[in-house]
Amino acid sequence: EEASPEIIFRSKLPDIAITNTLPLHRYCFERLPEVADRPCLIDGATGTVRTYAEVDRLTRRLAAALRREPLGLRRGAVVMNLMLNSAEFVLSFFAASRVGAAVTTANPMSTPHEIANQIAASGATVVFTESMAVDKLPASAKDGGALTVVLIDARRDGCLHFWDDVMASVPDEEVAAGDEDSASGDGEFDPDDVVALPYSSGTTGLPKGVMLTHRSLSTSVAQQVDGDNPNIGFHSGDVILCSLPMFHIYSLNTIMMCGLRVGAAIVVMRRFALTAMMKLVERHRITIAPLVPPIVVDVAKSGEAAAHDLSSVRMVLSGAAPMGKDIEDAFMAKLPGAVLGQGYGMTEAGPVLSMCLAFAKEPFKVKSGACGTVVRNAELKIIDPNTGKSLGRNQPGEICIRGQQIMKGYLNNPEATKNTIDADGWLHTGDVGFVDDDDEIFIVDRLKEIIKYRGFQVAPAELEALLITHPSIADAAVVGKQVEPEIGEIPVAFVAKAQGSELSDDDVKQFVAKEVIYYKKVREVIFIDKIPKAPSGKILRKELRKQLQEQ
Ligand code: AYL
Repeated sequence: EEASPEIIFRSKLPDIAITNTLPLHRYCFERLPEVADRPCLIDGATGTVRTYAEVDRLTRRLAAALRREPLGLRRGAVVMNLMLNSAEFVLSFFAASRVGAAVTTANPMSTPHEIANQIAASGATVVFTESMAVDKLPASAKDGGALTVVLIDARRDGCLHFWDDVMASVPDEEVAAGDEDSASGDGEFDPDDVVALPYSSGTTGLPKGVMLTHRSLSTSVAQQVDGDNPNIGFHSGDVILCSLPMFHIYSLNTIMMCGLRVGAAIVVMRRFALTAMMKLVERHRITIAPLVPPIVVDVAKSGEAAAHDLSSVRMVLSGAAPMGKDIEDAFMAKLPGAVLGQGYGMTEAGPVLSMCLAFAKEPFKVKSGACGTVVRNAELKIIDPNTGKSLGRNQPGEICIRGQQIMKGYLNNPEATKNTIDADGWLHTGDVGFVDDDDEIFIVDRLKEIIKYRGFQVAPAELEALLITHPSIADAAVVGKQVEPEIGEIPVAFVAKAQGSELSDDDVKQFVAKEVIYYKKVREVIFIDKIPKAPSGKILRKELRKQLQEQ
């Protein structure tokens, strides 16, 4: 029997020649000669400006320090960035790239347990962090253990200070010697080396290390901002707001890497805060504001927007979670001069699958509520989740993507990799959507387990594994519940108590809260006799979600 031909969707923009065999730091700083004296990183809190030449020079210095003792990093090493947004984050990221190391990123609000897990799983040997997180590092990090800790904002026994100990340790000659011709300094570099290692649970199970390579990330950046008519028309005159956390792939890729590639100024906010953000927009005449739906809602509802001059903003990007037409419309009433559109990404996909074409240098007309059109130099298809057959326009099914931007795989987990990227190279997203007559993508549902709290991933499997360690819990299942758009979804636990237990819902909530970061907290508990499961043992989440709706 002959297989029916696949129906493949492509960008409306033509493919371009993409150079994706350079080390990522070289790719992102390729326009350095033209933009050397332009502002690169602007510190939101202090107003300190660092130019492109300065940032480049600092990453060279840090790379030299990473190579020498006591850090002694080589190609293949793993570094952890455990901090909020800062210039130091950017420097350590590109310094690691220069030595051929990978950076695994984590939220500094994480619990000791979560941090220890990621350090162990990723094999990180150096942690760049700040005071708020340093006490949560595992004991092996203290005093001569297997981990070296670099603190960016304080001096402390057993830790190196970023500026005084690490940066200052390098003689000037060594910085200049640099590494023009190799990423690793020892002459070896492969574009398929891993450079970023964010953690994501993907379509099922626990968080896993997502191997993003020099090739995948430079392809993704090119798909967004390269070409005569780039999909996102960023340019060197732009001032880009960075209020989203760089430890998350959205900010790391679309703000940091794309912003540097075009030579724009990036205004770095340590963390998001609504009033401070509006003040920064006014002060620095910010032109580009990448946001997530909960922040879009915050702005739309805020009475303060009118008190600030936000007229410099020409483009507002939203991504990482669904945003309905009503929210888009309410927001646009506050910023009538800007173009608002969505990008759709998934960490594993490199991360951007589709981007709003109204952001293009020569913009297209788009519909509100859409999450863009598939990026150029990539293929997208929609499949029937039961048969795997590809579907035509306007028919919802699982979104799949293929191209050089997608991840190399999950670290040390070929099984999970095989379940996500099939033999033909298609990455299965676990998202349900369709492509309309104008090539615009609409996401309508999710097949996968993941819960999104303000755009942050919560993996039900992680909470379930924790819950069943409680002696009074016989079994448990966690599903997402849709709440107000400022949040999106909250994790709800269905709990089957052990016989004779008098466990209360507060007991359950507190038990979980001690072990997990704030956005993974169980916000509601529902006691149930038995968790519904398929004969295979798989939790029937659909049934539980239905129960939530009937509540
Ligand atoms: P992760 N609309 C609906 N759902 C979305 C959207 C969107 N626009 N974007 C992401 N999601 C959901 O790995 C979807 O379920 O990456 C997807 O599989 O934390 C999941 O979030 C992936 O979550 C950008 C724009 C990156 C977006 C991103 C997304 C990063 C989120 C770069 O420019």
